[in-house]
Amino acid sequence: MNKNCNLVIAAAVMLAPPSLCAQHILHYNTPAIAGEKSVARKAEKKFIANALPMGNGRLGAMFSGGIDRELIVVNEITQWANASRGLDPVAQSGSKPGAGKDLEKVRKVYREGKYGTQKGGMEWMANEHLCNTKTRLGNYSTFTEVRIDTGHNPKKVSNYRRELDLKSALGKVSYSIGKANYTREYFISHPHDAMVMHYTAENAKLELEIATTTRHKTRTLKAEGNRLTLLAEVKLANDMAGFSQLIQVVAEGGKLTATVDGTLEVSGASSVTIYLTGYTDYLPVFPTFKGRDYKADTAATMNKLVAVGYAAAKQAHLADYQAQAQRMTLDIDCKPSGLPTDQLLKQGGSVELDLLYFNYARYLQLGCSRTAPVPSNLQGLWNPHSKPAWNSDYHFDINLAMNYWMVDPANLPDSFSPYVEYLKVIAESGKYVASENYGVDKGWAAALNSNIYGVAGPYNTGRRVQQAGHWLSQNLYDHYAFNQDPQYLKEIYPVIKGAAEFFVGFLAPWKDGTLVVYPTWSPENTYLSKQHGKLNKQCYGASWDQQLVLNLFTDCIEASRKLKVDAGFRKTLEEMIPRLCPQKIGQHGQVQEWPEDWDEPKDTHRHISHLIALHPGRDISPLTTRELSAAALVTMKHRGDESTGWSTGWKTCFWARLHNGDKAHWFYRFLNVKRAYANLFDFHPPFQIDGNFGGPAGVCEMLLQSHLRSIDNTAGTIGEAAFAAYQSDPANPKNFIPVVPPAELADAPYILHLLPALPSAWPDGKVRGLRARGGFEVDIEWRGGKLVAATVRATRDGSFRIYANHQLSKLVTLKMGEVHQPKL
Ligand code: FUC
Repeated sequence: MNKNCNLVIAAAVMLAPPSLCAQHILHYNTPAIAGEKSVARKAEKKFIANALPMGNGRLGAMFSGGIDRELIVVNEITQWANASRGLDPVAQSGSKPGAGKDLEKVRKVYREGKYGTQKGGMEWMANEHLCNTKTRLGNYSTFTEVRIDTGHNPKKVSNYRRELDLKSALGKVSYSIGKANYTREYFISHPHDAMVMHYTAENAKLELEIATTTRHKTRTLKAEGNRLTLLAEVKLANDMAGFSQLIQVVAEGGKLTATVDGTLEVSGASSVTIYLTGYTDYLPVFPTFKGRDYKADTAATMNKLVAVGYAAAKQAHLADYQAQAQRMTLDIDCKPSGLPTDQLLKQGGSVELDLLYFNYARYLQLGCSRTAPVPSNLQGLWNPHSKPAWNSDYHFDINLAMNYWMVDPANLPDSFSPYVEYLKVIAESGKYVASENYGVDKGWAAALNSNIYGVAGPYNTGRRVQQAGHWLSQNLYDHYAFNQDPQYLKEIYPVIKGAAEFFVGFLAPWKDGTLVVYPTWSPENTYLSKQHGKLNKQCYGASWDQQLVLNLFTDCIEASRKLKVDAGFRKTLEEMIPRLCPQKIGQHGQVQEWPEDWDEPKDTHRHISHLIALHPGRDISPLTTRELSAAALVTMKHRGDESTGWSTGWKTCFWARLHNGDKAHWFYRFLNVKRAYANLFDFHPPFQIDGNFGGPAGVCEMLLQSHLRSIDNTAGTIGEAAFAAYQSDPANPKNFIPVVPPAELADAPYILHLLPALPSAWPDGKVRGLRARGGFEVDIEWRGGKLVAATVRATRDGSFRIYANHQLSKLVTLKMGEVHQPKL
């Protein structure tokens, strides 16, 4: 152990501990909705904003807590409607067969600068020649709805409370009627893959009627013995997808009757346990995507669960959830208000809400991303709508990536696996997009939107043609940066190599000789709008694309070195990097969004993709590429304050990376107060889960950053030690040329920057278990805005340097399990 450690502990003990408070419960004095027969249609909007979500990453549910009638919307993350599946591989991939031969024709129009959507214009050409119009994306849909009638009169109820406990992932409802006390407890178990509902009565008996419905085609709905069996099908564009649900009821001390109407009635029971599970026929196998024996799996899961029983199932759920949830804690000194969550929200910003929102994000992450074969979608997995906004799909131009930003720093690494599994499918399908759409015979490409059926091609309109392989690969490799797991690296290397191979074939010289991505756009912004209205989105060499290609090539070079493979390919990438179109600082001092200086300072568009190298990338930083970083600051000022939910989340991260804690915190508060429904779901509007994760990712960035690397371990200052990915072009100092990563970068230690952007609103606090790149866990404690103690634990053998209070430490090397406490 490091010899400084005793000193630090002594210093920490001498200071009086602040009264730390942590907020872990969402609670309300009223049901989410009342007086409705069903959530379907009329009550959906109110429900999604007020009901409380639960989930195990595959199965999800939201409950209303209604007194006379509990309404529960059940979701299953692979339940999609109206999509195509099982087509031939080219069609299933969403590519346009043979479009590659027209690519040069399309590009010529771009080079000629024929803007717009009119015939012969760029967007018309892209539409005409590149977009698939036949493969249907479809939409995420609902699974079932469950209704539990209690016979209780809401007017007679006292002490009503509805809550979600984030420490235990238990949903609860409790109230009294006269001397009788009623409780409900809900959880969705990951180990038992099912929902469990437990109703009790004290000084009274329970009389319940339990029913279920689906909005899809019901094949069987029957009540038999203690079970409700539902078999149904969802309409796809060219197929029907089967699914099933079983509900089994165990009543203590009462009578259970199965009715001919397909309901279960309980009377005279002191407690009732309701088990629910179900599956779809989905399998993550391109291009068929079906074959799960969902009926058998539903029955097997139910039989196992019922044999275990309520008490043991609850224990298993708690052990499983808490093992994940307790890996990290954030405590900031605050006065707990005790207010119900909707009232706390109405009061405006508070540290209490800051904490609650953060803890909720970790809960939601575990709820919508664990071990399912597909990642969380635009709504996580919570959706009461038949046709949700934006199809609740997978958007590759920010939204999906944002869903996964906080997973590593907030120590929920297991939540990442659905993203990996999904990308393997997209990479397989995307091979057809690379070859058919763009005539590139190596690697894979993906476009803007996708579903669970492997759509990877540009399927909608020419205005929105873009690449996504570089963006999708960024998270994939960053996960390796955190876990340093050689097995994981081997597993994902073919995917990131395939993404890089595509760009090697797709990048093309522009008129000035630099290599650019085109056709493309800068998501989802327009340029030259004064001259051409809102017509111009398509362009060449958008800055985000170019930044991401550098990021991807650098990652791929590093991975190939670590795995000791593909020396030839590595050389190709190294040769291409300096030829990439440079990043440019424009006339207003901003980072140019496009290679031409088209930016308008009044443009407050929500997308700020041209700062992707600032966050989540690592190549623009105030500590390494200072001029680009100063230009990023100008861009951030132009883009202004009020934004959509996810954009606010991203701005939190950007400001944290610019080391402005108060600004970052301002955005985090704007998100958790002004962009939050009563149940703290982020509203875009409407509900989109990305903001729920993007803001908390920014909180992690305020406390710890670990994206820079020490390339010179003898250098004493960060400016000399840290690797800079861009250097100013001597011929044109406002242009910044990408730097070829030197061989030693592959093993360069990460720099752990402690409290890089601590906001003044959080003067006292501590965080335990944040994860840093390089394979470390970090605890940090601060008082009066000053760092007082830190601990770094190695989860693997490795080295790092600490940057704190503007000082860079010497290199520290630890063996797995060892701990370092720096002298501060
Ligand atoms: C992108 C964003 C929108 C929205 C949608 C789901 O298109 O520009 O704001 O979040 O995704």
